[in-house]
Amino acid sequence: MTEAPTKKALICGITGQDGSYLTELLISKGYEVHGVIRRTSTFNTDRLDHIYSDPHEKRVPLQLHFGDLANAARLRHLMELIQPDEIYNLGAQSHVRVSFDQAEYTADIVATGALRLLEAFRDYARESGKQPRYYQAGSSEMFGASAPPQNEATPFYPRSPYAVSKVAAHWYGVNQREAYGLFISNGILFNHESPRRGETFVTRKITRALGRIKLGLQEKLYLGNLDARRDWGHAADYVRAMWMMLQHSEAGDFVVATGGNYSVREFLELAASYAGVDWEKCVEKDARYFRPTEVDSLQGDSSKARRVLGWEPEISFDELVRSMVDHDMELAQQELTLVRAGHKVAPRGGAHG
Ligand code: NAP
Ligand code: G4F
Repeated sequence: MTEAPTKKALICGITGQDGSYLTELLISKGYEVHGVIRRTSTFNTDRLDHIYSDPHEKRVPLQLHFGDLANAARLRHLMELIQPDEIYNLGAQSHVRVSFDQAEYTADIVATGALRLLEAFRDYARESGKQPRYYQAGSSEMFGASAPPQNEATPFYPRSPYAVSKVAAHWYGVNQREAYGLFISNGILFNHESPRRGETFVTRKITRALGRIKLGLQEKLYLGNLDARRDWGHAADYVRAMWMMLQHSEAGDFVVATGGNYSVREFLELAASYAGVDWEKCVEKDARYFRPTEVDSLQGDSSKARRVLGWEPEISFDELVRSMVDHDMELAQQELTLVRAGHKVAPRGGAHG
């Protein structure tokens, strides 16, 4: 019996939260995974370190290649070199608040970067004679000011440079699909979190701070708008939806969401009650965390993904919050051990977190 050839996936944005969960999923399904990483002066592969091993020592089906969404020639070269069956574009300057300060840069990476990768994909599909498939990481931020519940028919009304750029990336994908008959699917994913979430997004900022406050490593947590409402799911469930989109017989656009809708205050209350912290005594508002234009409420209607792909989220909001609090309590405990041994630990929270 001949074995089916191993599928190859190329992930741009592999070092991010979703990149790490997607890598685990694809490896568990027998894929050879290739990831694009940026050259940085410090290591940026923390989220992959438990999967990756030195190729000189052990064969793990994961290879990392330097590249950048700003560098079209390199993206083309990587596609020719790797000959992937599936391409996932998760790369982005993904912080909404930061996009107001770095609007042009955000547009270059999130919108034009997506176009660069798509153009490389188009040439690769034509020249290789293969029928590769492409996933674009779209966002519920694209709905912005459109009232919930939001689905594939809801008009986009972006409220930040990040969201405007994601709308452009979405339409570049739709246009190439229609113009050249390529398999390009856009996921429109609502907020998804995990213990691997970046520490300047509000959920992780909260759970990280609660752990440190509980153990006396930090006194205050400074936040912005507590009234904003989001539909929060778990990243592990959402990367499964990405993969399912590329296994489907037809390309399309899919909303991925739980259908829940909680305020930042409600997330904070629940997380603080698990952590055993009186949040009203330690949370303060800081104007720098408010956005010039806010997205007030997101709540996704993912009936299409459930019906067409058979996708369902498996991890509840309560389980998500609990897993993040537990993880960050453990991290705070490790920090406390270091502090007691005389080490200095860095304060958490970036300038725009
Ligand atoms: P993330 O943790 O911020 O990861 C972003 C990834 O993009 C990182 O690997 C980052 O590399 C990489 N990247 C940044 N600039 C790049 C560049 N110039 N060239 C190549 N790669 C670059 O984001 P995430 O939460 O995993 O989200 C994955 C994707 O889904 C993003 O496109 C995001 O906008 C989108 N999205 C996320 C959510 C959500 O709730 N998480 C919802 C909807 C859509 P470094 O590690 O080197 O910075
Ligand atoms: O956690 P956030 O920064 O996520 P946001 O803006 O919803 O964007 C995330 O989800 C999008 C999907 O809808 C992704 F496309 C995007 O890449 C990113 O992953 O903020 C959530 C809410 C906002 O309304 C914000 O104003 O929390 C509010 N908030 C209140 N205080 C805060 C803070 N947000 C942050 N980051 N930090 C604060 O101190």
